[in-house]
Amino acid sequence: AAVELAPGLILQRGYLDGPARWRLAADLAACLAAAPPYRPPMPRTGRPFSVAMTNCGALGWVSDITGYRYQAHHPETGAPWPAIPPLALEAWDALSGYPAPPEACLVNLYAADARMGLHQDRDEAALDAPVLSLSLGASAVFRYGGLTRGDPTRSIQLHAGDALIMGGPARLIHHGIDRILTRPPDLLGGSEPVPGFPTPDGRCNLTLRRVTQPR
Ligand code: MD3
Ligand code: FE
Repeated sequence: AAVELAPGLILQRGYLDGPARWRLAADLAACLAAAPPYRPPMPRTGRPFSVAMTNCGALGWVSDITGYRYQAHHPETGAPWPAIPPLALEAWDALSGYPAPPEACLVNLYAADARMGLHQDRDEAALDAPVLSLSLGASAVFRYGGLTRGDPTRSIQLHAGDALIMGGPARLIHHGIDRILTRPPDLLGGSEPVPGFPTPDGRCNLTLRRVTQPR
């Protein structure tokens, strides 16, 4: 069932069932072999993100000391990004309501101690398109606020199989990942390991995005 957490911010709890998660994880393992995860340097400081990243699709989101951008090649290997897994494309078709396919699928890999600070996603020209997030592996505490940094925030847990759609008035809200919930005996949250992933008890999040305006 779909829950609207805020205008334009829609959570589909358990959208991917177990078999779908395993199929997606297997396809992602092949993506990671073709496009190894790396920790991008942050603009200005060059300090690496705690989250490891890679991409699939025609364009990938990258960061370096000069800034953020989308580009067609892996910054470390120079290879083109692998194709977006079919199951992720199916989820986009079912959930985005957008009349063109996604161009980018950013793959974020969180070890137990990785975090993502509160930020906005605004490196895409197609801000009319939603961003679709799919979660695998360990659960996480997701925080979201408003259009202005300093607006009040709320937190929810994201679990394996959850789909989150950020569109319309939610497209530019501030959001981040406060913490990864490790497996039991941590009573705060459950998780399931992602087979074949670099961090066996980590979390993986895919964000599907339209970058350029379709013509
Ligand atoms: C709300 N990723 O890749 S997914 C990101 O779990 C990012 O890895 C987080 O923030 C993660 O940029 C959060 C949920 C999410 C993704 C994109 C959004 C929420 C969003 C874009 C606009 C508003
Ligand atoms: Fe984001």
